[in-house]
Amino acid sequence: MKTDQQHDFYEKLEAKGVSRRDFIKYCTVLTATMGLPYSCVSKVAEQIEQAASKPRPAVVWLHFGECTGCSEAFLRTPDVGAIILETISVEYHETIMAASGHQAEKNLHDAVEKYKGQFVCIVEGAIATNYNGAYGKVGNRTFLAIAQDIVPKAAAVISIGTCAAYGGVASAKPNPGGYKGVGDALGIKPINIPGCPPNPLNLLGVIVKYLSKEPIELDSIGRPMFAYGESVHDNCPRLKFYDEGKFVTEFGSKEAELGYCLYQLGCKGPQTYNNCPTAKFNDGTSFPIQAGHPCIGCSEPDFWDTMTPFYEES
Ligand code: FSX
Ligand code: SF4
Ligand code: F3S
Repeated sequence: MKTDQQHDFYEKLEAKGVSRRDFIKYCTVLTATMGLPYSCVSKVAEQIEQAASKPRPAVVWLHFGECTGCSEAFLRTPDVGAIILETISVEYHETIMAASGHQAEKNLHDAVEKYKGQFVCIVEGAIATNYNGAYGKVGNRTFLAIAQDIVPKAAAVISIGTCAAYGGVASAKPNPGGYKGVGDALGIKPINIPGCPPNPLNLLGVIVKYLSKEPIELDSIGRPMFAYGESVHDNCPRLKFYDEGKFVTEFGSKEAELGYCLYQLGCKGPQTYNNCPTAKFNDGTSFPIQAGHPCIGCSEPDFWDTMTPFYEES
């Protein structure tokens, strides 16, 4: 029997085009993504329902040097995006807010003052640090000045995407602007959710754990272990065709019809830690290697410098 709170929650999701069945499907995928057994699906569903019925934490989402693919990835995954938006209250997000110009600046200021010490700051994009941050500005303030002003006022900081986590594309050589990830630019230790773009399920997993006050175990470079504890290669569906980098199937052979390892086409799956083979993108449809493209190591620090050329074995 559904409680009134559950009823409200499902009504809100239905209004966004997400049925109860879709929601449970996502809880199943999320449970696996969080490294929990199947028996925990109802617990995860309950945690999200409860989180949505409590006052939702205010989120200030800042954009710096990036392509907005991280926001796109979560907004264009309607089911996961809708669930995330039911559990948090996004007070400021330049891509999805209606306001612009001075009104947008005022919204940011007001949200930070109102929720000081309580809001979650999600940062997307890298921060220019050379020449007092002159290589990147919003509203005539440098990314660096904005980050130094706002980030310390947050209760928790999440760096979404490889750019915010480690500098990403903006910090690729020769990097004249001195772009860095949020942690390095500000000397802090945020929760890093890398990937270019990252999987929105990994953000949802962090949010669920944060709201449930569960500890989030991080690796040495700030990534949640539940999502980045194993390499892409460890769980690759083509692993059976990998033999220390040699093709074990001939093109055109019976086995090759089933698939082949992409290592000799430059796959960086063995050096890349991410849960793409299990979490997948676009509502669980696929991920690069399943679609026939080698992994380019998009969730690793400095991947533009260390994983290129993308189409050569490393
Ligand atoms: Fe970076 Fe996100 Fe890559 Fe783009 O904004 S991680 S360039 S997908 O969008 O920051
Ligand atoms: Fe490993 Fe890439 Fe081959 Fe998959 S395709 S088995 S990740 S080298
Ligand atoms: Fe990125 Fe490799 Fe996954 S390119 S999306 S980490 S398969």
